Formats: sequence, structure tokens, C-alpha cells
Amino acid sequence: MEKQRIRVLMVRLGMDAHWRGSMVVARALRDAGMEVIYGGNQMPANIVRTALQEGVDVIGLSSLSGNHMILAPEVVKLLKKEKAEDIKVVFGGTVPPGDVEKLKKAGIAEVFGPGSSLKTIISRVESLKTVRAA
Ligand code: B12
Repeated sequence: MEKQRIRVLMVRLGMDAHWRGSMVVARALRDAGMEVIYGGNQMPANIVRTALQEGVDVIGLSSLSGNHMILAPEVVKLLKKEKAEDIKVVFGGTVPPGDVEKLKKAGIAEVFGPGSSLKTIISRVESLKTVRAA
């Protein structure tokens, strides 16, 4: 039976202008066999709407501009509201060390700072094993 490919929505959180990291990671996940939808810049409500429309397994949030503590937990909250908690959320970008645990407590599955290896990111995303029933 054909293995179901993990679908990932990659977005830049809010108005974050740092596109390079999200592009690098999106390409790496794609090259690792995942289906990646690149959503550009989006606010939490749009992110959740796109994720539901596209039936993704994982949402990848990217931000280096310091908006993570407000906007990232909002994405998790809205997923819960839509009863779509099975969609896992991972975050990457610049995060002060003290915020990593706070983000995890708020329901972000994984947090990747600058310099994270692409190999590690791929294996962590794969290990979320969130492929949803068709
Ligand atoms: C280039 C750059 C810019 C460019 C961005 C263009 C581009 N190339 O994307 C421009 C000039 C636009 C820019 C603007 C700004 N920048 Co700037 N920028 C940088 C810089 C020098 C490099 C970023 C980069 O491209 N890194 C290379 C990529 C490959 O790495 P990365 O993005 O970190 O991605 C890795 C991980 O973070 C992770 N990752 C990232 N996203 C995701 C997503 C997922 C799902 C996953 C799993 C992993 C993941 O995986 C990647 C691989 O390891 C950094 C300093 C630095 N060395 O990080 C500052 C930096 C990020 N910028 C900073 C600032 C302050 C700004 C501005 C606010 C400046 C200003 N006053 O206008 C604006 C932001 C405006 C906005 N609306 O966002 C600060 C952020 C401080 C903070 N948050 O604490 C930094 C850290 C510089 C500093 N030391 O002060 N910037």
C-alpha cells in the first residue's frame, strides 16, 4: 500500500519579513517526501482556515520578529475551537530561551531556533506521525 505523504502548511507568522528560513525548511521537507503548501504571511485565523481547507497534518510557523508569544498560541487555540487538535503545530525562528517552554506549554509541538539542522527538523516532523485519516 502506498505510504501517505505528510502534508505541511508552512507560513510566516503575521507580518514577519524573514522569508529565508521558512523557504529553506519548506524545501527540505519537500525533498524529504512531504507535501508542502507555502502560505506566505498569514494571521492565525487565516492560518487555521487554510490548514483545514488543505487538510494538512502539520502547520509550520516561522517568525524571527518577536511576535511568537502572541500569535503562535493563538493558532493552537483556534485549532482547538475547530476541534482540529490532531493538526500539530511546529515553530521555527528566533525565540528567547525562556519562551521555548512557554510555547510548548501553549501546545506547540516543537520549537527550532536558528542553526537547527534540517535533518533534525525533518525527523521531528516525521515523528509527529500525524497523517490524518482521508
Ligand atoms: C536577513 C535578515 C533580515 C532580512 C530578512 C530577509 C530574509 N533573508 O529572509 C530583513 C532585512 C528583511 C530583516 C528585517 C528585520 N529584521 Co532581521 N535578520 C536577518 C538575519 C541577519 C538573518 C536571518 C536569516 O535569513 N537567517 C538564515 C535562515 C536560514 O535561518 P533562520 O531564519 O533562523 O531559519 C532557521 C531556524 O530558525 C529554523 N526555522 C525558521 N523558520 C522555521 C519554520 C519551521 C516550521 C521550522 C520547523 C524551522 C524554522 O530553521 C532554519 C534552519 O535552521 C537575522 C540575524 C540572524 N543571524 O539570524 C536578523 C534578525 C532575525 N532580524 C532582526 C530584526 C530585529 C529585524 C527587524 C525588526 C529590523 C527592523 N527594525 O526593521 C526587521 C523585521 C521586520 C519584520 N516585519 O519582520 C533580529 C530579531 C531579534 C529578535 N526577534 O529577537 C535579528 C535576530 C537580528 C538581531 N540580532 O537583532 N532581517
